[in-house]
Amino acid sequence: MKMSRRGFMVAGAGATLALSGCGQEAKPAQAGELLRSKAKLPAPFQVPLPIPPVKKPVRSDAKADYYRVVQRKASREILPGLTTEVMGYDGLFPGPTFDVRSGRTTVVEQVNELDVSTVVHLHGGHTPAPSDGWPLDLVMPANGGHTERHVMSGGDMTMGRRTYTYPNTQRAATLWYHDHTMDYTAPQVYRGLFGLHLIRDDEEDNLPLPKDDREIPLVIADRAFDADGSFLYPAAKDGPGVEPAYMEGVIADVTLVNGAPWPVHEVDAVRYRFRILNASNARRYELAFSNGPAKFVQIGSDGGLLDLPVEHKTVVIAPAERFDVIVDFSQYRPGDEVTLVNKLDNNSNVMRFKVAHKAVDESNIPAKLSSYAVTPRPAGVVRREWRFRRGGGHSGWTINGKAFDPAVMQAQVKLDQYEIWTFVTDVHHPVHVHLAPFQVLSRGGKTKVAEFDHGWKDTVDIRPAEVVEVLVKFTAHKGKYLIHCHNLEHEDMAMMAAFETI
Ligand SMILES: [Cu+2]
Repeated sequence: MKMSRRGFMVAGAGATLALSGCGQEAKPAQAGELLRSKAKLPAPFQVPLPIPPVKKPVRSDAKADYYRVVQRKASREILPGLTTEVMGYDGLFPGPTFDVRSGRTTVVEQVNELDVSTVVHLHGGHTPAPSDGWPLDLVMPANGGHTERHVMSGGDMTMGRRTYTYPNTQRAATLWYHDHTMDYTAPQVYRGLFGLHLIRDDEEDNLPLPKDDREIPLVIADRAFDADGSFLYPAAKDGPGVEPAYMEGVIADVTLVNGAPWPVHEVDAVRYRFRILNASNARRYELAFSNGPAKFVQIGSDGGLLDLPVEHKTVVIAPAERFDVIVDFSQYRPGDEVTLVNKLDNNSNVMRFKVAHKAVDESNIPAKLSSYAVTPRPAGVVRREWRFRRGGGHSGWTINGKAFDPAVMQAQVKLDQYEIWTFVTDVHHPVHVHLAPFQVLSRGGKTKVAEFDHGWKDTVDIRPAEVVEVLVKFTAHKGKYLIHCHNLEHEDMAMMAAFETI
């Protein structure tokens, strides 16, 4: 059964290591292969930027808010004039945004009205194991739909629905939730199973940051479309994974922001706060403004506010990373247009801002953002090495030479003590750890914090043949958790490992 479930081991056997953008460059910008749309694509900057709706609880009590989400198919107009069938939380693409308070529990009943099994993971959440989205804790379709792929065992399977409990016992931060079904995460996220989960707290509320309609999520994801508007995805013909040509990852030719292709958004000539999430399966971006003086002032990372703001001319963001930034449009005049581009893809378009009016701006970027302290490197702690490589005895992707096996715990990790984890790569791998955030201690042997490693991280963008050390400490929750590559094609093709907190 294991061999059939992992049919890609056979399917990908003859594939060679292909790096797009490779050639002269020793370190290509991207692990992935470009998938081109067959649909007629719109001109950029025609579609207004949508803002995902904030999810409302069905009820609340003294300690918790209770929500109900229905995972279902829906027809949505993503490309103007065409319809795309999505698999969405509440049928939305992206799903609704949870906007919650630190320390207040969120209880979500997830109802599966799709025809495939699903799992929900709150990415960046400090979540008890039964609600963390173990990849075999499958929520089976409510309609009883049944295909061969559902015959997987070893998890806590539920029929039709499952209730996830998130204590939100963590700092204010930009989290996201997405599908985590074993072997099928990549196609299911691609078709729409992702959304934002924002945690707020008093420390952040007391800062004079831009808020309300000047605080905007930018969820960036690339997708390809067939001529009829449906999603194109190069799934393997039999079993999980993708066609051998896409082993490196699927990168696509349409850039969506909040589900709209190359959108446009009208802004006042003031400061804005953008919570940027890279929800792409495999694509990395180096975001830049193509014209004018705008820059990014980073105020937060995956795990919440930085201690001090950090200025960037460009922002390099790997799959699953978040950058919380302030952009000041006061340097522009009404009528100016400011285009956000991806420098890793020949300055291709991402979206455009149109500066409409001068306006009063009472926001500010404080010199000190948060009171958290950077932890110095401790001596005498447990160290572990995690090697992210292709192959290692089979043709998928492996960690420490092993394909993901839910029955194997690669580490037993004690709660409440620091450990230093070392990540080693062959090609680009964005490495994600469940349950606890970490701080990057060194990259490529250098201990000065690299430009995009500031603050608490839960995903770190590791470049080809690179070594990154992080400091991590797990707290509160005992159980089975995951470390994996967040290039979703790599993840589905076994680049995931389980560890147990004890
Ligand atoms: Cu990877």
